[in-house]
Amino acid sequence: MELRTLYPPIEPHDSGMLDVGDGDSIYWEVCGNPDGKPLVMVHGGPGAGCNAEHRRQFDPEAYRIVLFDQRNCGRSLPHASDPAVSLENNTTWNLVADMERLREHLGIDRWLVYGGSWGSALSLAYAQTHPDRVTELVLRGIFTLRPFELYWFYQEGASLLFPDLWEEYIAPIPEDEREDLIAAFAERVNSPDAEVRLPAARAWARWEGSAITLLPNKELVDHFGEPDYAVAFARIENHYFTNGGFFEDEQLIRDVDRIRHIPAVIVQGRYDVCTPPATAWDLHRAWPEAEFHMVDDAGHSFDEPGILHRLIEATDRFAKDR
Ligand code: STX
Repeated sequence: MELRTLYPPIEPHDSGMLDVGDGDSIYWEVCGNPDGKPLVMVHGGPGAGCNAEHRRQFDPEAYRIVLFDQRNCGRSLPHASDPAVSLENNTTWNLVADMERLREHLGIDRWLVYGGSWGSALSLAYAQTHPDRVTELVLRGIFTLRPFELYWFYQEGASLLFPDLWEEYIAPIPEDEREDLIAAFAERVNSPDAEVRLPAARAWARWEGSAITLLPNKELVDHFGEPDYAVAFARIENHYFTNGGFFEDEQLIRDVDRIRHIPAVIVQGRYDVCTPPATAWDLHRAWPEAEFHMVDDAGHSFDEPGILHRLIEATDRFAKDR
């Protein structure tokens, strides 16, 4: 079978900064067909930002493609790479409100919501809050930030699959502070002292960068280790995980009833070490109406070949419904 691959590179035809209050502005851009079906892409991390590859997941003839960088990351300002920038107003529910503000700013009535990883969590939170604004959901690498999901990747579990990379992750944390690694990293990635902050942020981000693809990808790991990227990513992720994603227990699975009427596709890699398939399976069990694809030869990242194939197939199919 011929696998679907990325569309050709494109540039935005419109972009800007949107003031979302609290001193924050978020960067947004629109690509593709100005008269196409509206689609919003919700990026991961939290704290990862959007890039030019993300634009290429969608048919530019069919879609009016909206991408935005969530608060304090990517091209949004102020940027979390500066440890003096407070993350106090960076919460799931403020990001949901930011998406509503952006939708109204662009004059969009309803849109297809597309998100992977943390983007799947924020997409679910958005859809469960504003179900009338969502035409379809396409979700990949399901992440709901339940305590065991965080424990698995940042404390113990994934450590058993990648003992070599794990050593590098925990290196900045003294042995007597390793019972709670998320807490130990919180102190360091937020430190005003760059000699404390940088090694911790790089270790945190490189750990994630090395475990999200099925096979090692050095370029990706090095990208995650760039100082400004790593500090913003590590600070924002750590802030969300310290706060349980600002969710109640099992909230995103519990509230599936609010969205089960919305057409949806769920795509999950079998060997996704970052957001392991148990969560996608729980979502599938709670929401059997949503089309579910377990991709047997893929890890976490959107550009794993089998994952990308299913994602593009899904948005191409939904492009026909307007
Ligand atoms: N973080 C999961 C997540 O959303 C726990 C994520 N991890 N890496 C990414 O996203 C990118 C590849 C998008 C940077």
